[in-house]
Amino acid sequence: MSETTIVSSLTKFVDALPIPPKLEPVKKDNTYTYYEVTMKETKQSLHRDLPSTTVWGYEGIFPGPTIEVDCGEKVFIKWMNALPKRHLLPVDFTVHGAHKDVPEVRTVVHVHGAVVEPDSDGYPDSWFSANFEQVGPTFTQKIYRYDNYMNSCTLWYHDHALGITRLNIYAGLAGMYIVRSDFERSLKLPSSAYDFPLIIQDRSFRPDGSLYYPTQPDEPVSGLKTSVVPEFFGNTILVNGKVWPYLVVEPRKYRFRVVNASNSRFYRIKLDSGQLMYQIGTDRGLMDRPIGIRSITLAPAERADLIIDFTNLEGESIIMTNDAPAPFPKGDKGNEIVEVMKFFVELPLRHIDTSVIPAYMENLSRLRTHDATKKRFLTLDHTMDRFGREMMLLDNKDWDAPISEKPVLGSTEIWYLVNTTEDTHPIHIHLVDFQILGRREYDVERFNRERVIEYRGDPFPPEPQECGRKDTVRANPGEVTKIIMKFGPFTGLYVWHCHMLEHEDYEMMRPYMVIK
Ligand SMILES: [Cu+2]
Repeated sequence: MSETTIVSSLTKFVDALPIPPKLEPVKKDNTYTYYEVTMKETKQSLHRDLPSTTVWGYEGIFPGPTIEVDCGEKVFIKWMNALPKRHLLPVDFTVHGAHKDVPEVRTVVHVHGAVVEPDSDGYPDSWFSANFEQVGPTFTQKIYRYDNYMNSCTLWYHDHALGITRLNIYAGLAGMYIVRSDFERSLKLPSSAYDFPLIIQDRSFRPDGSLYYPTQPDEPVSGLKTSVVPEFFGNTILVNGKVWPYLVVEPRKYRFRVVNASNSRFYRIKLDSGQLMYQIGTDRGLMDRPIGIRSITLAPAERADLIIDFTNLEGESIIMTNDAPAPFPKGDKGNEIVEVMKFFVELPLRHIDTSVIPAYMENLSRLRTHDATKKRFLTLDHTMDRFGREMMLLDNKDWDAPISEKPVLGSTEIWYLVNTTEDTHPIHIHLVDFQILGRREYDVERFNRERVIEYRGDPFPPEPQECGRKDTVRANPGEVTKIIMKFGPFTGLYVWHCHMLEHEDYEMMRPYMVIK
């Protein structure tokens, strides 16, 4: 990455935090709600001192409009592609699903965390090009159906097209999908003007304002004009589409739904005031009870529902900081970014703050290990491709290998994620939510030699911040991560994958099938 091609510094905290608008339905009655969403190229100002940036956005905005639904609401969405034929960013045509025999720009939308039938899940091969001129081999329908069976939770929607997901999301194709419920309303959490998303992403820019994404790894691959990179770390942090924004707040409680929508970067978030944040939710909904935390780690695709209390802090300013190494957890020098955004407690209190941090919230039913009818040991591996590039795999299989995971509808399984690599990988399983049972260190060298798991020391429980419904789990190097889940309520073809987009796009994704 040559220093002359990218903007090396931008002034922090000079742009106000944007709040993505709520998506308005085309039709809504007592039986169902219908939305239409078109992906468009547009120009948007991402920082005061940068020329406008060409981005791709749902409904032509980056990040996309927030979709707000109620539990049990029947929602139909027609996702449409009106993007240019040429990609905004460098495509590697050697990557699975991105060869020259398919349109260069393909899209398919996955609502991350939604419980939907396979045909509405955004399977990576169900892509469609502009105006549905061409479609992928598993494409079946233009309109997706979401029954929103879930509890209240914070989901997000994003692109999932095979082989170019990293580029489509980097170009801007991501937004929030929030599920509300009457039960949640009864809790009197901070709401409406005091409840919003914080979509955290990293980006780099050229002096003309355009998005910078590398065409080659640091050590270029000979013989290739463009190559996928092992991971990507931008040099600025954006929240809701602005570089290092600020938010002016009242001295009261706010609810922030934080999603790490970055390609590869992890965050370990703190407030420089040292004050506690109250975590009320994990990936898939509210926790049993709130926990007070001073820092929270979020891998790509992980969410945290946080309450921050600015009461009695009139006149103060508070910086949300980050000290996660990149790559995580080992880190390379120069990749870290220590600031995320800033809060100014400068607005007068408009009303008495009657919102509460409840003592108890959901009563989470725990899945029981003795109900599990199947245990699967699945490795996270690294290998070399024919160009000498590092490539990450799941279970030592590539995307095209025959389906090996076929859980039975309604059955409970325990998956042991055996990470043999040096990175933490956020593993996401479509359709289901799961609970983390724990992690345990093991002898990686012996495993690589003999394929035998020799544990080192006792298992340790999930972190308090992970005790709830999850759909993405950090599988750390040198550890076996144990998760439990029940497969259903649908059968059919889904995927599980690493959510570092550079890994997902290059073979660290596998199909799985729920069978009768
Ligand atoms: Cu990975």
